[in-house]
Amino acid sequence: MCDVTQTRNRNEYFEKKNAKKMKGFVRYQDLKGVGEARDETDKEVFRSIPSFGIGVIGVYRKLRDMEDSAPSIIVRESVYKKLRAADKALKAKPEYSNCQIVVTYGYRSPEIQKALWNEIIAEVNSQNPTLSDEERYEIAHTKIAHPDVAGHPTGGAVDVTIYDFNKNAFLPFGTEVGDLSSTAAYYNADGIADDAKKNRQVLHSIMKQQGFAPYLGEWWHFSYGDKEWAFYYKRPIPLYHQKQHDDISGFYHGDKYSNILINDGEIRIRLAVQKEGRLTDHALSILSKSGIDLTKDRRSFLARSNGFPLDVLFVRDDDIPSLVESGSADVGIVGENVYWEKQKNIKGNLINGIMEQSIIPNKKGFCTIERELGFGKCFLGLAVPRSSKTIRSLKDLQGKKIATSYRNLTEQFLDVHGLKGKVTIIDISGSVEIAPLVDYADAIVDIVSTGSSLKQNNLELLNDIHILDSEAILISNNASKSVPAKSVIIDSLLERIDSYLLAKKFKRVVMNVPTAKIDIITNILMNKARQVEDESSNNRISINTPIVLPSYEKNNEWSSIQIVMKLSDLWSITSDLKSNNVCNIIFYDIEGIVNGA
Ligand code: PRT
Ligand code: ZN
Repeated sequence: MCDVTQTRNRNEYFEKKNAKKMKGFVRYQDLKGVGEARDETDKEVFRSIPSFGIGVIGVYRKLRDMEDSAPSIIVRESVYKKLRAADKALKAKPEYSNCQIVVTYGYRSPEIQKALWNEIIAEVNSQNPTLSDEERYEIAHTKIAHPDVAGHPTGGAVDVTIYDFNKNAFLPFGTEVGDLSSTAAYYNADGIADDAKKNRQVLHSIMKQQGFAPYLGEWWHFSYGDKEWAFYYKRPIPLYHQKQHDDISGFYHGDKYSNILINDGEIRIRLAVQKEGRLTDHALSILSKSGIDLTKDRRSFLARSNGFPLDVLFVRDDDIPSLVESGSADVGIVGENVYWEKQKNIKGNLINGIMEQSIIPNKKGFCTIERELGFGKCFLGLAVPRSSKTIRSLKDLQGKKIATSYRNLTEQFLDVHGLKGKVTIIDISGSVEIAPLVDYADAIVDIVSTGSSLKQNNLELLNDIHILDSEAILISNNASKSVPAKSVIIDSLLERIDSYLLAKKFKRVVMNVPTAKIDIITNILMNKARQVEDESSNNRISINTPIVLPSYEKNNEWSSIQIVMKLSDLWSITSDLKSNNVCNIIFYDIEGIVNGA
C-alpha cells in the first residue's frame, strides 16, 4: 500500500458492487491481532537494491517522499534474495525472458507512513463523518496501511512491476504501478485487458513462489516478514519490526554499488559518461576544469569525486539516455544524435534538421536537456554514391534501401517527407559507409563530421541533407531535480560548467599602451565590450571594464591595460590598437568565470 498522491474517487468501500472485488483484502482488524517479531529474526540487515543491471533493480518511479534514501531502494536482505530469485523465475518463462523485475518502493520510514496516513484519514473522516472510528480506519487502510501495522517500514514490503528491456517499456498491468486513482488497482478488478491480467497473474505466481504475500488491493504490493505476510501465511508473529530511518543506516550491508553510492546517507548525484569513445576525454576534461576531480581511473566502472558529491558512471554511450531517463543516473553527457534516436515519442518534428525539445510530451519526458557543451559536433547526414544517377533527390528514394544505425530518426525523417513505408530501412551497426559499395543499400544515413569518410567511400550528401545537427549535451533526470537535495547539487554542477563554457569564449588580454593614449584605447576596447553586452544578455560579463595599470618605469610613458574579451573581438580591433601604438598584446586562457547578478 503506498501511493497516496491519487486517492480521490476511491471511497467505494461500502458500495455493494465493490464488496466482491474487495473480498480478501487484508483489513486493519486482521493485522491488529498479529503479534510482534522476535529480536533474533529482526536482526536481519538491510541492503539497497542495485539501480541498474539485468537482474532485479530498484528505481523509484516517483520519488515522492523517500528523498532520504534516494537513489537507493532498501529492503531486508532476505527480501532482496527472494526478489532476485523471483527475477530468475520470471526470465525462465520464455515469454518473459527479456524482462526484469523492477522494485519501485521498499523501505519507508514510520514517520512518513504516519504523515501519509494522516493525510488519508483526514480525507476519509471528512467524507464519512457518521461512521465509527473503526470503520473509517478500514476505509483508510485500503489506501494506505495503518502506521501500527504497515509493512513498508519493516523493510519487508515492496512494490514491484516488470520491465521489458527489449521493448524499453514496462509491461502493461492495467494501471501504472502505484496508481490508486481507480479500483483498477485491485488485483481482481473487472475490465482489465487480457495481457495485463496475464501479467498480474505471472507476477503474483513468481512472487508467491518465493514466499511473498500479495495484497489484493494493489496488484504491485507484496511483502515478506511483515504482519501482512504473517496473517496471509497464518503465522502467529512476523519476522521484522518496523525500523526508524536512523536505525537502519547502521544496518547497511551494502554491495559494491551501495558502498559507493550511499555514503552514510550523504546525497550524491550520478553522472553517466561514455566509457571509451569520442566523447570521453572531453567530458572528463570539462569535469576537471569545473574543479571536479575523480579518484579512479576510467578503466573502472564507477569513479568518485571527493570534493564534490558526484559519482561518474562509465557506460556505452547508447545506454546513457535510458540510464538518465530511468533515474539510474541523475545526469548524463551524450551526443544529441544518440539522445534523440532513443526517444520513442518524437513524431514528425524535424525542423530544419534541429529537433525541438518540446516534442517530447512532458509526462513521458523524463529528461531535460540542460546544456549544449560545444564539443562532439557532427550531423546525421543522408548520403548516396557519388556516381548515383538514379537518386538525385529525396523522392528518388522511393523503393530504395537505406542502411543506418539510426532507424528511429531516419523513420521520422522519411515520415516528415512523405516517404514513410516507401523506403526500406536496413539496420546496420557499424561500417555504414560501405553498404552502398557492396550493394547492400542504395543510400546511408550516418554521422558525418569532416565528411572525409564519405569522400573515401565515394559517397556524397544528398542535397546537403542534415537530418539532425548534433553536439554533446548534458541531460538531467526530471525526478532527480524535484528532490531538493539533489537539485542543489545539479545546479551547482551546472554553475561550474557554465563558468567553464563562458570562460572558454573569452580571453584575458594584456597590452602595453602609451600613457598619453589611454583614453582613446580604452574607448576602442569599451566599444567592443558594449557590443558583447548587446549581443546576448546571457553572455554579459561585468568584468570587461578595462583595468589600467601604470608600468614600472621612470617617465610613466607606458601603461598596461587588462581586459577580458572574446578572441574574435580582439582580432577585429588589433589594427586599430596597433595604429595607436599598442604593443605586446598577450592573451591568456581563463579557467572559469563565476558571474554575479
Ligand atoms: O562504444 P560506444 O557505443 O560508447 O561508442 P560509439 O562507437 O557508439 O560512439 P563514438 O565514440 O564513435 O562516438 C560518440 C559520439 O561522438 C557520437 O554519438 C556523436 O555524438 C559524436 N561524434 C562526433 C561522432 C563523430 N563526431 C564522428 N565523426 N561519432 C561518430 N563519428 C564517426 C561516424 O560514425 C563516421 O564513421 O566518424 C565517421 C565520420 O567522420 P568524418 O569526420 O569522416 O565525417
Ligand atoms: Zn506498497
